[in-house]
Amino acid sequence: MIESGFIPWPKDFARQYRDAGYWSDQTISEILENRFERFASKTALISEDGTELSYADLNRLSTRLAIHFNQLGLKLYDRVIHQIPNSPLSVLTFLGTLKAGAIPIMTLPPHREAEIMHFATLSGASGYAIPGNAKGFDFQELAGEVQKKCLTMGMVLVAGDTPRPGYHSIDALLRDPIEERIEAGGLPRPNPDLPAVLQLSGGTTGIPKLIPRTHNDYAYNFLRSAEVCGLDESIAMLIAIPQAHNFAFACPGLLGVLATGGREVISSTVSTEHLMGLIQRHRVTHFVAVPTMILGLLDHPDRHRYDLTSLKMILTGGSKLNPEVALRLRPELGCEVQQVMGMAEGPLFWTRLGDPDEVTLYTQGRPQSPADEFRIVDPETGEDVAPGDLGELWCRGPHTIRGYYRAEEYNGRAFSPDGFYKSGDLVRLHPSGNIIVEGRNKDCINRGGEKISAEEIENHLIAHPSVLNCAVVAMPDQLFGEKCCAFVVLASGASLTLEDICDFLCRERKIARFKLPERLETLNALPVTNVGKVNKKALREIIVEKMEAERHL
Ligand code: OOB
Repeated sequence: MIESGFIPWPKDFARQYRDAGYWSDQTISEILENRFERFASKTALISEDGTELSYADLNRLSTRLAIHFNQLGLKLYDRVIHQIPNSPLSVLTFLGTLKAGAIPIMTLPPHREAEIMHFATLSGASGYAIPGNAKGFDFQELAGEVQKKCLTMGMVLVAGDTPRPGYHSIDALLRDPIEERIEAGGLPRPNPDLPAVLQLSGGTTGIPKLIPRTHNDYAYNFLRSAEVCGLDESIAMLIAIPQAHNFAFACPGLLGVLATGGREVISSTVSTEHLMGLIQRHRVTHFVAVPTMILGLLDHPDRHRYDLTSLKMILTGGSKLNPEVALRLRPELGCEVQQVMGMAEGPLFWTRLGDPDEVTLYTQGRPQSPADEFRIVDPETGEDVAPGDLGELWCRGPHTIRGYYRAEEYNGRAFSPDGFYKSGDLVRLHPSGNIIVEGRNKDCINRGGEKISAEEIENHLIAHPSVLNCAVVAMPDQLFGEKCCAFVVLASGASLTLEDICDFLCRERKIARFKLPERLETLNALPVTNVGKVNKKALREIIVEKMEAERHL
């Protein structure tokens, strides 16, 4: 039952959002279907090899997949883990899943057994869409492991033409025009008040959480984002961050582009050279980028060999854009920037087109919806801080969830009794009414927009026989903003290298590579606060000092 463990908005709020027209009671597929027909002959998607799919193609092929999925046994509200890297096939598989009335779980290609097994068992997933073989990793073998431990897992969909026995090739399904034999009209229609997709939390506690986004909330999320970003039929948006991530999928992302008749240029790599080639070749107007990618572009030695004059706007978020970098965009690239402070849990703050520079370059935006409410509070007392003072950002609104999926106990801590999501971000209010992100009081590392839960890594590390105690903190990094540093107290007589722990985390604990510590420090004991908790602030200071000293050497 999808409803068990899902927390809906209270009835009075739901009524208010509906009355104001924010919630339309259409499913995401219904909204898209309308656009697929309206823009039928236009190009919707351009792949890296230059293949173009029109809106009519997307419609026909996603319907075809939906009917196949349905025939393979996928039912209304079934959960399907998605892990195919950015490609037209990944887009079609998402759209096909939604059209089949099922719920995609938006995992990332680097996730490995530890993460996938957790999502599969927590959600009771019955489908898994994977690449056949990517970067030397055998996803079909992983699917086999998942099937052994997660008994609900029946349908495995594989990109490419070499599925193992019992698994299904998505390419083969796409070649078989099943819609000529079976009517699409028979596909089930989900309730727009129930989850449409399960997003992943950035990770602040040990175990990653699932985020239920309903059709009503998520549709408003991407339609309003598209409006705030001024999208229309003329735009070409380049997306290289993983398509499943909320930013790339629905802020405004793929769904926002499709809702407004533009085209998406999709890239599976973030190599700057490759991205510059795509911008030039497809006259890209909008580039969705985490700040690391912007730096890559600005500092690339061969930038002047490419014609990037089509680029009008960079949409950036995920981690903080340094104003020094923001200031270079107009003179060096001739384009504008729109900042977004977003979260998979729903809140979205945007700077607006036409805002003065002091707002666009130095703040992370204001709420995207007139119905969004936010508070900046003292996390200790839960009281609002004085305007301009630093506090934790709390949010509530028509596209901000009221609870994580199947996480009753944690929800009591992550949400206020009156339904505000406690973001864990430390912000202050700018006189313009926008927020400025200054830091956070949640225990995670933001590696160029990729979030790593410190506690999750510590729980794995402590299982190493040579590790007596450990703590993971962020260390500063020029390009990524932050990277993961592990402090370890060794068991007596033991020795350990960074390579050892990375090997252990990958091979034994089977976690995603982007979460690996990039530096190891050993201590005789971890510093503690006066209440006896590990003093992470002191650890961050130790590593910063050490790095400073090394720089001077
Ligand atoms: C986006 O979503 P998540 O869920 O991967 O990460 C959310 C966290 C925020 O709580 C904040 O700590 C950080 O990422 N963050 C920013 C930021 N945007 C996100 N920190 C500083 N400046 C920003 N502009 O990252 C996300 C979701 C939708 C759109 C854009 C980003």
